[in-house]
Amino acid sequence: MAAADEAGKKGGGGGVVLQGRYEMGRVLGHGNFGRVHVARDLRTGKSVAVKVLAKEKVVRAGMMEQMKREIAVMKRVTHPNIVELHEVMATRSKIYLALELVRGGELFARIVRCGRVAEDVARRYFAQLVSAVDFCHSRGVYHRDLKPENLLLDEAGNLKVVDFGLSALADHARADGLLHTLCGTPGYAAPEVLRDKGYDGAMADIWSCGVILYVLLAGSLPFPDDNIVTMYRKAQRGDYRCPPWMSTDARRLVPRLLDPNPATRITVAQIVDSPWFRKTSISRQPPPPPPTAPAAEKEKDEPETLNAFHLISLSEGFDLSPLFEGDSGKGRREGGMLFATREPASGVVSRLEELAARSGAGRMMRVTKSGARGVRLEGAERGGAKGRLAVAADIFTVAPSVLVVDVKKDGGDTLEYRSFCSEELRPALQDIVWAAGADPPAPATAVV
Ligand code: PIT
Repeated sequence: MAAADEAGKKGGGGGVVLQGRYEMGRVLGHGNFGRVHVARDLRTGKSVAVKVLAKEKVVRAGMMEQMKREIAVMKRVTHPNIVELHEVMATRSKIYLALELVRGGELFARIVRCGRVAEDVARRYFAQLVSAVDFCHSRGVYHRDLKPENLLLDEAGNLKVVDFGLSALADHARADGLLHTLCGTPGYAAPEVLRDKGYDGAMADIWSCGVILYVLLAGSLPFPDDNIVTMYRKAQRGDYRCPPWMSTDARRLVPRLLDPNPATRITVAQIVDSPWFRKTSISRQPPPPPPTAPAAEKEKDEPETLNAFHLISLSEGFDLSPLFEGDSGKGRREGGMLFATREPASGVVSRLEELAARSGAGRMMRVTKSGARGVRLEGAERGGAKGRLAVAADIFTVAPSVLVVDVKKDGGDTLEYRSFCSEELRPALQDIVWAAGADPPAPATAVV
């Protein structure tokens, strides 16, 4: 087997064992520079996917930097709708990425097999896609190659984004604040990306989400053409037709996503608020597993999926803490907050950034970190005997469209922290807290 390389030995199960840890199984698929295998982690007994890349091919194509960037990005984004990177291994000639195993194949294959999908099913996939994309954006990551080939389905019909090979980090923007690298796949790339005058990575991803939504609902591309230039012109003019079976609400949303002007294109917060997105499905069942999923290989010891709505309805407003245990409770006992919100992650981050910017006299704050685990606000002044006041907010996704925000003291005086929470933080976040008995969970029920 090719994956054996100099790293492999035969394991008890007869398959090649990678670095004494992963017993390699059948090939799941082929991608750029290598293939993806099913493998078993001998330490946990769990199945994973292992992507095998030939170093020489990667180096020859000048893609080593891109490869390193993909690894850095995948480590930065942990989300239920993004394929998780467990581990990276390397030998003299190969690079191995141990990834979360997703068995249902590409969304692309489902569309090819079945044509368009029902609107309720499209809504669920789209909500999961938007949740993953918004999460990436809140971490300063732009995918830049969103298309159905890069969206996998698990056995429960949940969508998982893969292939961050073309992704960019916000810190790669030039002095004009825009990205300049020409990338993506012609049918899915935003017109401003192809125009090559710099573009906003978030808005470019939203355009691609629009093409994906159109493909799901129509069963064809909005701007089909064999000629890239003609395709670009059509995209640039917004020259497409919605098929007659598309609902009125979908016909209103699609043109807002496929707006050729990135400055007026819909934002994630507006998508989540749109009537099509908010519509509750009559059927709350996930779509049946794709027929390619081999039922016999099903993992038995996986935990049951947490139903976010049950969880949150057990608690009140700002205090979900009885539902969470462990060390992280300590900072909260000092007066912090743990709350659920339907606001997108980028919205929570910008609320905290706004708060830092306008924080009251004598308590000037600045954002010192906005990374993988959330946001850190730090007092601009030196503070008392215990140093500068610092507040950390970790953002977790418990279900698509439902986040839990955990705010804790990360430095400074407890009394000062308490008064900051009650006088500034709570009032600033009050309206995004999702309390029990508030708003029925209309849009999200369809996607959990
Ligand atoms: C599968 C199943 C699975 C993971 C993958 C494919 C991963 C694919 C992949 C990952 C990458 C990339 C391109 C493709 O750049 O569990 O069929 O990092």
